Amino acid sequence: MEFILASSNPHKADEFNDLFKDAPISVNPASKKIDVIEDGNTFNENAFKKAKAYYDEFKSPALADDSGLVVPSLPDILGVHSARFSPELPDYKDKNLKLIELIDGKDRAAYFVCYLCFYINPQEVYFFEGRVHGQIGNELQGEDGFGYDPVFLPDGQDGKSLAQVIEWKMTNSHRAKASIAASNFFSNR
Ligand code: ITT
Repeated sequence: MEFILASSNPHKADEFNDLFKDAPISVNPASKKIDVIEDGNTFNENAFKKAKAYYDEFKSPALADDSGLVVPSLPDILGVHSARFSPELPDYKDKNLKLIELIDGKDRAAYFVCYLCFYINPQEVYFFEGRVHGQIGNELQGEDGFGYDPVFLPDGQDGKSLAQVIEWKMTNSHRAKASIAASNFFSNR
């Protein structure tokens, strides 16, 4: 099955190319970016909005990803609003430093979550979810990955950040888990 990727984040596109390389799903970039207002209260809602907007524009099946970093001890920031955290700091290095400052003295537990919405047509829409648990680090670590990867230390990885275990990320991340669930579903459909 072919899907248009309803995302303007090139890092997600790179990860999907890898994640779906042996799957019965092929994900292609859209020929133009569609602006979608992500004002939903949940990851699911925003993923649905993005996928539907691209389906409506291109009249072909679309895949959207809504993801983010959830930090339960900072309930009013990040989470479903992760892409809009500290808009005055456009550079993710500065956003990550700000997060380290805000979490000082609080519980550092956190998780990444990814919701995928496969919008085949208005009668056929599928969602898949994936999570990866860990902690917020004390400093930025690693150069690979994107977004909040340098500040997130996944459980079981000896204190390394996601930006330092990029091979592991490709099979164990929130996006990897949701993508594996989707691949299994579409393989057996
Ligand atoms: P699209 O909506 O166009 O797909 P986006 O980057 O705005 O792109 P989201 O609305 O889903 O995507 O926001 C996701 C936020 O969470 C954004 O700030 C990302 O940098 C961050 N994020 C998501 N997955 C991540 C990952 O695997 N590693 C690090 N940060 C991630």
